[in-house]
Amino acid sequence: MIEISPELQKVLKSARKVAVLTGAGISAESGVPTFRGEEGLWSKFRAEELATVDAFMRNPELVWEWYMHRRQLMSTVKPNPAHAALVEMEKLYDDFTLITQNIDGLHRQAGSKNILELHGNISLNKCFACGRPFTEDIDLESNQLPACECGGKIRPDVVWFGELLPPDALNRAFDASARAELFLSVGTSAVVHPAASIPLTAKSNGAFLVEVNLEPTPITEFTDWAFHGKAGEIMPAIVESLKK
Ligand code: BV8
Ligand code: ZN
Repeated sequence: MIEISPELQKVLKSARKVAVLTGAGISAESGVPTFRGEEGLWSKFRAEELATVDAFMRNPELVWEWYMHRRQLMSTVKPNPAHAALVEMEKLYDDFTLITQNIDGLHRQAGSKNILELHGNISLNKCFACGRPFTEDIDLESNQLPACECGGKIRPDVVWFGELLPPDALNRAFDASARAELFLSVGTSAVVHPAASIPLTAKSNGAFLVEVNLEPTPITEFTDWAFHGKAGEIMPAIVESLKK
C-alpha cells in the first residue's frame, strides 16, 4: 500500500502550477524496455552507438532496422496505470505540463493533452538530407530503408545524441518547470541532458520536487519527496490522494 504523507497531500492539493518529466521507466510496465535496465535496449543494441548521426551515416540499414524493431514493439504495447494517472492529473490542475523524453507516443495514446516531446516521436520520419517530413506509410514488416524524393535517406524524426532538442519544446519545458510549484520526475534515470536538468530548474525556482522511480538517481538528493517503486502503483496513489 503506497502511503501519501499529509505534507505531500497538502502540496498536491494547494499547487496550481504543475509540471511532470517522464522517462522510459513510466513505459516499463507497458512492456517497453528501458535504456539502462538489464533487459534494456542499450544492453542488447548498444543504443548510444545507434542513436547517433554517425551510426546512421556508417550503417543506415542497421539503425533503421533498430527503429523498425522498436516500432514493431511499440505497435503492440498499451498505456499503463501510470500514464492514465497523468491523464487524470492534467484534468485536476489548470496549469499542467507533461514533458516527456519518451518517443513511444504512449502519453498521447493514454489521452494526455499538453505534451512536450523533447526527443521526438518514433512514429514520425524525416529526410536525413533535406529534413523534409516523410509522411508515406512505412510497412512495419519490411526493413527496406525508404528514400526521399530528393534522393536522401529517410530517418526517424527523433533526437539523436549530439543533436539539438526541438527549441520550442525545450523552451516551453524550461518555462513550465521555472513556474511550477510542484514538479514530478517519473521513471527517468536523470542522466541524459539537457532533459535531466529540468527537474533541478524547477527545484531552484522554488518547486516542491517529487521523484517517482524504481531506484535512486542523481536528482534524488535534491527532492522534497522520493518514492522508490513502480510508477504504475505510485502514480495512481498520488492521484487518489489528490482527489480526496
Ligand atoms: C545534446 C531519443 C548538444 C532517441 C534519446 C557528458 C555530460 C553531460 C552531457 C553529455 C555528456 N556527453 C554527451 C552529453 C550530451 C548527451 C547526454 O546527455 N549524454 C548522456 C548519456 C551523458 N545529450 C545529448 O546528446 C542531447 N543533445 O546535448 O546536444 C548539442 C550542443 C550544441 C550543438 C549540438 C548539440 C540529446 C539527448 C537525446 C538523445 N536521445 N532518445 C531514441 O530513443 O532512440 S535519449 C534516451 O535516453 C531517452 O529519450 C532518454 O532521454 C534517455 C534514457 O533515459 P530514461 O528515459 O531515463 O531511461 P533509462 O532507462 O535511462 O531510465 C529509466 C529509469 O526508470 C531507471 O532509473 C529505472 O530505475 C526506472 N524504472 C524502470 N522501471 C520502472 C522505473 N521507474 C518507475 N516505475 C517502473 N516500473
Ligand atoms: Zn530529402
